[in-house]
Order: sequence, then structure tokens, then C-alpha cells
Amino acid sequence: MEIEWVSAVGITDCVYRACETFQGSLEESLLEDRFLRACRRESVDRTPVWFMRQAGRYQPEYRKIRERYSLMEICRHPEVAAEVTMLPVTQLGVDAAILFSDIMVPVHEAGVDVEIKPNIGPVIDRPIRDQAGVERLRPLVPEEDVPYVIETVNILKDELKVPLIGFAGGPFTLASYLVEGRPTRKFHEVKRMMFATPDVWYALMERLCQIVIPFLKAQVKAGAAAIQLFDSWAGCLSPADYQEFVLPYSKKIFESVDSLEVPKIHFGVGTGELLVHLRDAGADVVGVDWVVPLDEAWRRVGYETAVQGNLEPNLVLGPLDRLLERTREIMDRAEGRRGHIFNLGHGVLPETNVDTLRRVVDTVHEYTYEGART
Ligand code: 1CP
Repeated sequence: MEIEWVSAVGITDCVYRACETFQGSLEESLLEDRFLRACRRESVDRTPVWFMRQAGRYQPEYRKIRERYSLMEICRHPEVAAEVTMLPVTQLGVDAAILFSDIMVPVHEAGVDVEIKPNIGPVIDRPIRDQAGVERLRPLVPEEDVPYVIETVNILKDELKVPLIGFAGGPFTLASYLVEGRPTRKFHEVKRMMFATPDVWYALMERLCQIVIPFLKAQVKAGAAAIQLFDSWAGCLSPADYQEFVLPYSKKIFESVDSLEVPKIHFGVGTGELLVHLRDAGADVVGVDWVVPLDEAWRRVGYETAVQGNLEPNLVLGPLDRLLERTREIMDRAEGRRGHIFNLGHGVLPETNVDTLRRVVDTVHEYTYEGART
């Protein structure tokens, strides 16, 4: 480790703090903005950090709320959804909030009965397997179909002191649940549709765009300051198949929200070989899982694009010294380049300890490289 680069224990930090006192409101807006600034590859006062699935079962307060409300009920009660969204912001000190919802919420409201089963995930009674199945999905009209999401964002816009990330599921991931009918690790049925009945597949992709695009637009119009497309399971596809069957639709989604001028984040697990394609879909920030080292991932994506990641989520369950060492190692691999947003390589696990996660946030903030600030 090259300690002279690091401001965590150095005099620069004291000087910086002193400047903060003098510059008051300017620094305040910088602080609030550090996540958005990093998305745009601008200098930051501290490396921003947030966690995918940062609101959820690892939080005692969330579990308590879940005793009274199902997941869908939380989403449909804007006051509750807003409270859950804000929980990790105060608890962990993260630099961005992510709207509390689920990738299946818009497809559920667009006509497919989805049940989110505890310890399983989204389950659909009649999976989509043919053209008639695709036609059960309607294009989404956000004001009518998901008014509660708009209302939640409206509340959060006034309450939050950090930017709000709106999100949607990516086309392959949404299709995987709709076609398989439940979480899968094999993706047999969804790939069968892709290869055996491409017409049905393309119709499904077009329809999903008609759901995802208005959903993202509505979140931004209501106040979301950035968006993330979770194509969590796209990594099970070869680059060629991703390019042929999915990329045109992810591109269409990103293009359609381009004029709204908010940063666009694109993420999937196991996407080491797809990183350039996630970028080419139109992302400003590419999410990196924990498998590809961050420096190698950034080299692949190119330094003109920001990156987000990439701590192995299971490390949070192990000894603290290893966890914090690996946290600092990721920062070392980012080398203080502009445009790194610290995150896990995938979602927070339910067994995670809140205080341990908070230590990661503090470590990232303290260990920020001088280079990221200038
Ligand atoms: O009842 C519960 O509390 C169950 C757990 C849970 C939670 C907290 C589910 C079921 N969804 C959610 C909320 C959720 N889902 C959020 C908001 C929380 C936050 O991030 O702070 C978000 C962003 C999602 C997105 C989501 N849902 C994704 C993409 C991110 C990822 O983890 O890859 C995916 C794939 C889903 C599907 C889903 N919903 C729920 C589960 C357990 C799953 C995954 C199922 C599987 O393994 O395939």
C-alpha cells in the first residue's frame, strides 16, 4: 500500500476539515452530491458508498415492519416505503438511497400475478411461455398502475439529504422470472424461449421496454436523481447471446431516459465478460460484481466510464480485519481515479450485521485517495 497517497491519517485531512469550516455551504452541497459527482467522474470530497439491497432483512427495524406488512404492502404504503428507504441512510451513513420497491412491482401491476414469497423471491402461478402469455402484460401507465411509487419518491425528495436512486429490473432478469415462474440458477426455460421461439422472445422484450421505460421516467420525473438497471442474471449469457438477444433492449431503455439527464447505472452478477456491453448499452456507471478485480474491470470498461463495486458480500460475515483490509484493497485498485462508487458486488445478505456494514462505510470515507478529490 502506498501510504503517501492516502489522506486517511495524513495532514491533508486536517487541512481539508479546516477548509470545510470556512467554505460552509459549498462543502455541504459537495457532501450531498458526492455520489452524483462520482457518477459524472468529477472530483469528490470522499469516495461515495451505498449498498445494493441496503434496506432489507438484515435490519431489525425492517424485520419489525415486515411483521405487519408484506413486501408488496410496504411498496403500496408510501409513508412506510419512504421510512424503509431512509433507514439505511441514517443507520449506515451511506451517500445515496435506493427506492424501496422490487423489480417485479411494475410487471405485477402490468398484469402478471407475482407473489414475493419469503425466503424464495418472486413466484408466478402461470409463467409466460408463449405469445398469449406475453399479451397478458400491458404497457405500464405509471400514474394509474404505480401511483404509490410516484408518491413515495415525492415524499423522499423532501426528506432525504442524499440523492435517491430509482431502479428497474433489466430485460433479461425480468424475463427470467416471468418465463421460469420462480428464481432459478439454470435459466433453462428462458433460454429455450430465446433460442427456440425468438419471435415470442422479441415480443416479450418489446413489451418489457414498454413497462421499464415509463417506470424509470416516472421515478425521475418525481425526483429520483439517478437510475440503476438491475440485469442481475444477464451474466449467464455468452457475450454473443447477450448482444443478440438483450443488448438492443437495454440500449433502448437507456436511450429513452437519456434526455432526463440523470446518471444511469447498469449492473449484473457474473458479468465480467459482458462489462463492455453493459457500458455500450448506454451506462454512465457500470456495476462490477466481486469476481473481477476492480482495476481489471475498470481497464475493461475504460476510464471514460465510472464503476461501482465491488466488495464480496460474504466478507461482511467474516472477521472485521479481513473485511476492512479488502475494503481498502478495493480502494487501492481504484487508485483515486475519478468515478469510483464503492458498493458490494451484489446485495447485502440477510445475515449481515448493521454495525459491521457501518464500519465499511466509515473505512471508505476515511481511506479516500487524494487523487479522487482533485
Ligand atoms: O420479504 C422480503 O423482505 C424479502 C426480501 C426482498 C427485499 C427486501 C425481496 C424479495 N425484494 C426486496 C426489495 C428489493 N428488491 C429492493 C429494495 C431494497 C434495497 O435495495 O434497499 C431492490 C433494489 C430489489 C431488487 C431486486 N429484486 C433484484 C435486483 C437486485 C439483486 O439483488 O440482484 C432482484 C433480482 C429481485 C428479485 C427478488 N426479490 C426478492 C428476492 C429474494 C429476489 C431474488 C430472488 C432470486 O434469488 O432470484
